[in-house]
Amino acid sequence: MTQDLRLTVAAELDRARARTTLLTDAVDDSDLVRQHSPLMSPLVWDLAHVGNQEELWLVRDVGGREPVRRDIDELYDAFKHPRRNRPALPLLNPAEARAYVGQVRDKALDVLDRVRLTDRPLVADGFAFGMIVQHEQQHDETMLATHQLRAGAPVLEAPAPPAARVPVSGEVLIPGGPFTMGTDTEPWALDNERPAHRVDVPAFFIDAAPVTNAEYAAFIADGGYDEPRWWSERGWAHRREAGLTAPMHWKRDGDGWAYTRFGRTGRVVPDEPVVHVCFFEAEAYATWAGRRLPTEAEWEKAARHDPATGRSRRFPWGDDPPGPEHANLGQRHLAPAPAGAYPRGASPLGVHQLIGDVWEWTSSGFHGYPGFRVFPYAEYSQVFFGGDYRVLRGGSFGTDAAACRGTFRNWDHPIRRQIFSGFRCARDAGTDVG
Ligand code: AVJ
Ligand code: FE
Repeated sequence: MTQDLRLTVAAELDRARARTTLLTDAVDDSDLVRQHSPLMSPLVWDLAHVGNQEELWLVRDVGGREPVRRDIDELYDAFKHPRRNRPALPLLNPAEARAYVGQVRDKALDVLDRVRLTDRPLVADGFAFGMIVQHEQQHDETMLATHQLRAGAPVLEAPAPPAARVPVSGEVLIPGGPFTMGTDTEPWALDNERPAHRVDVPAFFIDAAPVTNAEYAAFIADGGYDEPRWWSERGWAHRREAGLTAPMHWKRDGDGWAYTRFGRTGRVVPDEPVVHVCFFEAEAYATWAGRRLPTEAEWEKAARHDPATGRSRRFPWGDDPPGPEHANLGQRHLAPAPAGAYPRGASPLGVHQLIGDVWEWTSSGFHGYPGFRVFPYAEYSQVFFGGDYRVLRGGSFGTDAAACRGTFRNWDHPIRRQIFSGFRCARDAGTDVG
């Protein structure tokens, strides 16, 4: 491994740990061990689980070192205990969990110092380290979602996202034809993003920006939640059973809406992307609007296809890594930014904010791409293929750049909305265009 790569890896591990520390030091010990929602783990479980994965992959597998705590593997195996049962487990307490993740990190950094440049695929391009960085950042986003569910005084602070700089509305035509989906070249891409493969995508229209609160409120005001015809059969059954009437965290406020975000209540901001809606709500809105959700392939073509060269790029704006000028990522802000806040992050055809702000529901289930191969473990992706999931794309304001790119795939059950999920709509363009 080159010295440059070692430094990059160490800096990324550090950055992830600074965020984990911020999220777990922000609350007192009783809030770390409490379960804020049956959908989420206690924060102290996420903390030690992050350390346990790092121990399994970097200390034991890459480093070939002795276990730090073999006795706790079972407690922090996500497949052994559903989230709702985790508070009752004999977990490490906050002090023990902090000491454990620190001990593991010291060893992992020592492994990084000594690891040889080998052609072992697990360490080529620093992959195992990148996988662990992404794992910690993904749990940090999950912990941020737990913070949003936590009752009590606010503990997180961040500047407001940038204001709109350009008006963005309406839809963009993406001409028909093949493009390259997925990747063979992104060094830290996870197995489900591989391999690169050609997909023929007929012409379609896609929204230039995610659906906003104002647009979503119009659907509610038009009786959208009372009209089964806008909902799929499953969606309507869920809407009734769960008593859905508005996005999660919305409350009526006079003739408008209030919204509580990380412990602070304010008016719903009309031009911000709607967030905390489930797939079924997104689908119902789209049907009401005479549209549909994009497929995963459509989303990725809108985000990566460069019509000038025919090449698929890493991001809508090109191949440069995301900077603060491109996208609202990394918990720099604690809210999605209004439509038009990131003109420099737009695609060549003028689709805005595909990266950052809110995860975007697609209509696609989660499957392996043609030629998929498990790497390095089946429990990251493969065991979820064909399950009751929908793919989400693009990342949210709570997603770190290390775990976000044009090829990155997230997935969740269609009823979930504690995640930072929104959507944009699409429609067929027909055969006369493209
Ligand atoms: C890819 C976000 C669905 O949180 O369940 C974390 C990421 N996998 N630890 C999840 C993950 C194992 C995963 N998602
Ligand atoms: Fe995990």
